[in-house]
Amino acid sequence: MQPDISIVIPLFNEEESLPELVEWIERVCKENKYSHEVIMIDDGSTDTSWNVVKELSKKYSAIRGIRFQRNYGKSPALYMGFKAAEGNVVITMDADLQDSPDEIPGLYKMIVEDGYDLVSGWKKVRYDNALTKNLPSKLYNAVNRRFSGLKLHDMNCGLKAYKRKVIKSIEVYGEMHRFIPVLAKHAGFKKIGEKVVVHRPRKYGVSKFGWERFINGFLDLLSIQFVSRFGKKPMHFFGALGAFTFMLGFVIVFWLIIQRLTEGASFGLTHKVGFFLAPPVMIMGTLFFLTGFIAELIVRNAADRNMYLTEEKIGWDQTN
Ligand SMILES: Nc1nc2c(ncn2[C@@H]2O[C@H](COP(=O)(O)OP(=O)(O)O)[C@@H](O)[C@H]2O)c(=O)[nH]1
Ligand SMILES: [Mg+2]
Repeated sequence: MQPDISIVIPLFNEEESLPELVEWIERVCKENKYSHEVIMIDDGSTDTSWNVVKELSKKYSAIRGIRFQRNYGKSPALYMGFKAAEGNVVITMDADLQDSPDEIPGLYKMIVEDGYDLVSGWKKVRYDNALTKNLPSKLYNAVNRRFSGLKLHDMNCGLKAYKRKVIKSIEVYGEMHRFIPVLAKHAGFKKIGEKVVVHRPRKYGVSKFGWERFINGFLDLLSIQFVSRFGKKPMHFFGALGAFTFMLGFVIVFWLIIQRLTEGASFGLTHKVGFFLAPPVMIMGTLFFLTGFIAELIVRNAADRNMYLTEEKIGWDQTN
């Protein structure tokens, strides 16, 4: 039977937090009479986390575990968790007890009753280092809002809830876990909201993400935007860029010829900047153009080139 909720928890070296976290989740689900599963993805922890997961699964039948052979990162862990999740609503949560399981009912209701596709947590009051985390995170979210057009305050919050269909139709890879709402938006899901959630200080262990997240995050955001806009029609980008660059080179050449003709031999053609500039610029234009062609050929052969998500179908049996 399909559970009401799948709780997906990516974890890396969180042995101390896990028992408390699982007990808390079990308590909340029992009180609210949710049928549920807890999917814990141990991403190659080097402490005893996996043993703790195995012990917990003996005690609670809802626990399911996946252990990676090595550390791949949070996005691959979520990817595997999403693939395995069977629940009607899927909730992701950090393993370090900074997210409170008491938020589960509220998030669940927003999906089931208010019809949200995705609800992102917002750690309005945050218990992390102000200088290395909270401040950069605010700046970062402001940039994100401008780029993505999504009005979320805390895009990278680990606590989020999804309609089943959302997680089954997006692909979280690389370090894209920071932008799942953007991925969902590009996949065509419109009702994306946020909910203020309680954030707690880290009780055990240490944070695994430092400042480098901001650089990688920005590059990832650029590639998400690029892929969603031109991923299926690369020639529109490279073709335009190539044609423009080539034309620029051509105009320079044309201008040089005119000057040479009007001013005669005294013009000193080989001493002009344009003489050296035009050939590389024209070559660059040609290369952009060719890149576009090659990219088109690759896209044509990509396995998912005709994968389009349909929002609704009528006249067929309900399959999803
Ligand atoms: N799967 C996986 N999870 C990770 C990794 N690094 C951190 N996490 C988990 O992601 C969550 C958030 O990490 P944390 O270090 O607390 O980040 P912070 O709260 O932003 O300081 C925790 O549940 C971690 O166990 C990783 O490499 N792989
Ligand atoms: Mg944390």
